[in-house]
Amino acid sequence: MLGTVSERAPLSAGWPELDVDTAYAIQDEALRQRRARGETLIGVKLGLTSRAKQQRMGIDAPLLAWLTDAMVLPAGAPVPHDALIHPRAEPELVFVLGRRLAGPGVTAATALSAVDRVYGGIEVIDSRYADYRFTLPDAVADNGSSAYFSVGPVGVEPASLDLSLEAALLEVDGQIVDTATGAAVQGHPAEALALAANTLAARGLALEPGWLVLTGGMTDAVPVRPGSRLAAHFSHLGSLTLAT
Ligand code: OOG
Ligand code: MG
Repeated sequence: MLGTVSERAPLSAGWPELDVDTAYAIQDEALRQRRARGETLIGVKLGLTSRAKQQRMGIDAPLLAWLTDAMVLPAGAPVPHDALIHPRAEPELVFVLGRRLAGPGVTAATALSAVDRVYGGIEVIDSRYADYRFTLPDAVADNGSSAYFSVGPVGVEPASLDLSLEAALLEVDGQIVDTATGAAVQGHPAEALALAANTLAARGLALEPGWLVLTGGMTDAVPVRPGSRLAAHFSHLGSLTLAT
């Protein structure tokens, strides 16, 4: 959603037959255009992997979207409100892959064995659709509302933690507004990673070494208001603050 500041009606409003496969083709074309502009593909994100997110959006299936280097928000860098419509933030567990992970048939255990490090993170989403109202194909075509993300300061080997028990506290202006553990994400974030590998396999693709994988908002997302203090605190993976 970078570089555009206007919202629009959902694609499905004027194109009711838009299906998920076509939406992924739209997503791929948007990635092609980003790469043509010089952006580098650095990984994928999953969306709608937790019940909190699925219930909020009224969609009961996860999605996949592309991440490029232009979406990285370095620690302390301000959220670029001029380039955003109605940003929201959500805490996520982030994997960095040590080796290639290709489906089909990838299990959570296999998936975890391909992970080099896990980090806490915050994703800043910004749907281009008014009021975040969309169908699954709409959200897929919009590259999963991807805008920016920050990765936290502490990366550990995944075997050193029980990621289903890793907690995130979401803080807004000094109040903890939501909490969740990694179990909120498909039972275990490695299940989300396996899902990413298996879903990509159906499209003839794989997760590549060095890629980042954002496993999906653990809690519901909160609005990012200029001047507010927004932070995520993880039990073993440190804290991140968004410069809003
Ligand atoms: C769709 C993207 C969802 C997540 O982590 O669940 C997402 C949206 O809610 O706008 O990034
Ligand atoms: Mg997300």
